[in-house]
Formats: sequence, structure tokens, C-alpha cells
Amino acid sequence: MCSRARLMARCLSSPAGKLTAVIMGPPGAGKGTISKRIVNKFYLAHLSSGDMLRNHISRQTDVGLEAKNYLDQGKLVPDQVMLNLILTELKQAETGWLLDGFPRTLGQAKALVAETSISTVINLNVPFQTIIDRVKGRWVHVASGRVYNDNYNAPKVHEKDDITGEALVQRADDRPDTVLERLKLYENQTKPVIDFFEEKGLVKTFSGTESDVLWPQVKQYIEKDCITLA
Ligand code: G5P
Ligand code: MG
Repeated sequence: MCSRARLMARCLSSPAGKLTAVIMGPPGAGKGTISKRIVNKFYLAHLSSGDMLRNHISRQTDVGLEAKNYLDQGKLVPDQVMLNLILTELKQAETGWLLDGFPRTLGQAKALVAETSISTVINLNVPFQTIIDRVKGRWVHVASGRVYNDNYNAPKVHEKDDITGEALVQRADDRPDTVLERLKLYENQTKPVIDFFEEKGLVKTFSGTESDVLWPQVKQYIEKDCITLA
């Protein structure tokens, strides 16, 4: 069977609202941006590992205190910490879900497939130079995970969240040297995860430089190949 046929068969087994998907791609590829559109359109829970960690850090929880140094240096948080965090959330999810930023190592991927079944893996293939240019202008609202960019979706008021009016911050790991470190880690640790899912016929790749161009393709793919009318 060709990989396309395998992929469609797995997607079609997911009834509407019970899609269980993973979105992958290098740091700054637009996973968060496209995830927001997917979860709003298809009523999924958005589980972003980075947003969860930043939330723990801002609340200074035990997980946050352990994770902070890793994030600031652009390094990966140890697998066991991530597995505890994500698998606990997944078990509580009552709807379908979209995992963003997890899994990022083979260890995480293997633990995830042992615990749950995955409908599809959406892989955003965005050139590194595009990413390096775009993350310089990123601003985030930590409490909600809302993301802005000076050159793309700027907030209505400079450095303020559109909904709450609270201050936006720039991520410590968006410094140019840290971004390069994160891209290197992605090549070495996370690309093998895509190969792992490829072997299972689960990966659908979307290539380009603009989220507004990639989003309609992702949407059409989910509507056509992944959702059945339950
Ligand atoms: P995160 O938070 O998962 P990354 O590194 O995977 O971080 P990141 O940086 O959050 O990914 P993204 O979500 O792929 O990027 O991209 P985005 O935020 O949507 O878009 C990036 C910027 O570009 C935004 O400003 C957006 O507005 C803008 N943009 C989007 N589309 C366009 C466009 O078309 N044009 C333009 N001009 N701009 C656009 O992980 C952070 C850290 O947490 C730890 C690690 O330390 C990691 O480094 N961590 C884990 N550690 C271990 N295991 C895990 N599973 C971990 N998960 C997180
Ligand atoms: Mg993100």
C-alpha cells in the first residue's frame, strides 16, 4: 500500500471532533499560528507544550522552576518532565486534540504512540532563513499563548494584548544565537521523530514561507482526508 493510502485510512478512522493530531515543524515555522486556526475550525483542544511550560514558568511552579533554564538556553526539557506534563493533559481531554511542540524526541514519540492513537501528523516545512527573519518580531501574551508579530499580525496597540490589554513580552529564546541553537536541536533530535511517523504513514507535509498560504491547504486536507461525518 502506498503511504498516501495508509495515511488516508488512518485519518478516515477519526470521527468528527475526535481528530487526534500532531503538528510539527522547526521553531518559528508557524505551528502556533496554524494550530489556533485548526482548533477554532475543528473544535479541538490545543495542547502546546511550549505554552504550557511558559505558563508554569510564569506561575513559578516546580515544573516551571525546573524548565526555565532549558527554555532560556534553547535546550530541550528532559523527556520525563515532558511526558508527565503532556500525558496528564491528554488523559483529561474530552474532545479531539492537536499536540503542538510535542513529541520532540524519539523517546517522547514512542511513549506517545504507546499511550494513544494518532490520526495524522501535520508537518510544516518552512525554510530556516524565513524563520530567523520572522522570530525577531515575535511578541507573546504568556497567560493565553496569543502570538503576534511586528511584520505579520501586529497587536492593535504596540506591545499590548488585543483582548486583555496586558503587556506582551518577547521570548528569551528568540535571541538570534538561541534561535540557531533551537534550529540545530530540531535537525538533530526532532527530524528523526518525523522519520518515525513517516514510517507509520502518518505524515502530511506542507511546504512554504507564509502561514496564510499554508493554512488553506491544511484546512482542505483535514476536511477532505481526516474528518468523517460521525
Ligand atoms: P515551543 O514554544 O514549542 P518552538 O521552538 O517549537 O517553541 P515556536 O518558537 O513556538 O516553536 P511556532 O509555534 O512554530 O514557533 O511559530 P509561531 O509562534 O506560530 O510563529 C512564529 C512567529 O512568526 C510569530 O511571531 C508569528 O506571528 C509569526 N508568523 C507566523 N506566520 C507568519 C507568516 O506567514 N509571515 C510572517 N512574517 N510571520 C509569521 O518550545 C519552546 C521551548 O520549550 C521547550 C524547549 O526548551 C523549547 O525550546 N519545549 C520542550 N522541550 C522538550 N520536549 C518538548 N516536547 C518541548 N516542548 C517545548
Ligand atoms: Mg509555538
